[in-house]
Amino acid sequence: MFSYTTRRLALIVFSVLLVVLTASAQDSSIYVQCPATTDLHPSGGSGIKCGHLVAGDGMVTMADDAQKELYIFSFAQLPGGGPAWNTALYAGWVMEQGMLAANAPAPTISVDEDDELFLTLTNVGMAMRPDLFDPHTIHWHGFPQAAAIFDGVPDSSISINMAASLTYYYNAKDAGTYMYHCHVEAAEHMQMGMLGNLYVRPRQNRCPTAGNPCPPEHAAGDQYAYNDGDRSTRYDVEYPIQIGSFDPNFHDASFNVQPLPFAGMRDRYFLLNGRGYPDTVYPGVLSTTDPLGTVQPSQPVHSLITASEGQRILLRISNLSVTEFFTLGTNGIPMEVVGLDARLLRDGDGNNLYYKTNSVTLGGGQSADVILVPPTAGTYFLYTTNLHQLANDAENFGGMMTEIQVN
Ligand SMILES: [Cu+2]
Repeated sequence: MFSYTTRRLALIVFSVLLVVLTASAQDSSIYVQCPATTDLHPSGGSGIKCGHLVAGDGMVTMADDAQKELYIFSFAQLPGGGPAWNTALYAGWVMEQGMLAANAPAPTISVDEDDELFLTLTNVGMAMRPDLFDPHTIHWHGFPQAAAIFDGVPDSSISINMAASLTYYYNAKDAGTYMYHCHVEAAEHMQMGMLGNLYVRPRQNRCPTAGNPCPPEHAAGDQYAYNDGDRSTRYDVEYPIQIGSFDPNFHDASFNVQPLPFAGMRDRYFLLNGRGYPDTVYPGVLSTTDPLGTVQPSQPVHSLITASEGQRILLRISNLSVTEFFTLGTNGIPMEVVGLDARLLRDGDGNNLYYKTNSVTLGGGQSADVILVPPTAGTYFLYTTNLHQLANDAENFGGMMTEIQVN
């Protein structure tokens, strides 16, 4: 096992090497693409979006009384500011910001249909595992890619090595609820936490007026899950809900440089957006002190669902677990499923195939768009009906549950 001091030394050597390598070039080793105009958007504007994620490691806090900390791999959003990307100082700044900053879930990506997104990924390395030199990728699961190279599947695409970057290009063509993850050594990197919420909002949201081609009775500002033409997927508030779980033995083995127990993978922390109940209803950002002593935002996405009476709530539920099917149910509010796997539920003749249920079951890689219309004000629960998953490891009462508060 490496001591913290050894790891810290390795980290410093790695950072110095990076800065030396960077300084010897004319500009940064990290290349960011963010064009002002494109063929599809010749006059620029808000249809061109840019972002920069880092991939590396970090720590998260579980919801049991012991506040068990788990080692994770994941992505983080680079903050704004910092030096210009094409200057010698940029790579060092990215490393400084990105090291041990991994979030569970990975930063939520939401774009509008017809957007072009230029998303740079920089691999900042795993600070607590300097013996690893794993590459990472971004794989938008279930999404039609502009080209195979942007798909992030290592066999048919390229992967990003430590201290290197790639700008992925996405043309957001189909509205829906997707998800993204790293596809390198997927069972390991996904168990370790490289999982994010991703959705594309439909063109219909931008309808200026009611009537053809917009839905009848559309009002400016109305929001929909899909281009439905009939307002049936309209919602007032939306929440991405990533269902998932962690196996603490696997994460501890990774942290302690032990053989990884793939065959014995058994998840014991059951999570919504990276947190177990009651942390799911804490509306703030959850932070964890990293092993080098810095307090880092670790689980920024809460799952407290709030709405006013009469409002329609859209849940964008996705499962990226490598071990489990999960069932999520509500008490007292019918769940209307309007979309599955990023597709509106509609037959070839245009009939809506929506259905009302009190639970949805999703396997890894599946998503569901669910609309809730709470009948009256009050507090309801969204929870797994696999009752053994209502636990934070050995502690009963917790796990995969959150509250729906209707005022
Ligand atoms: Cu990875």
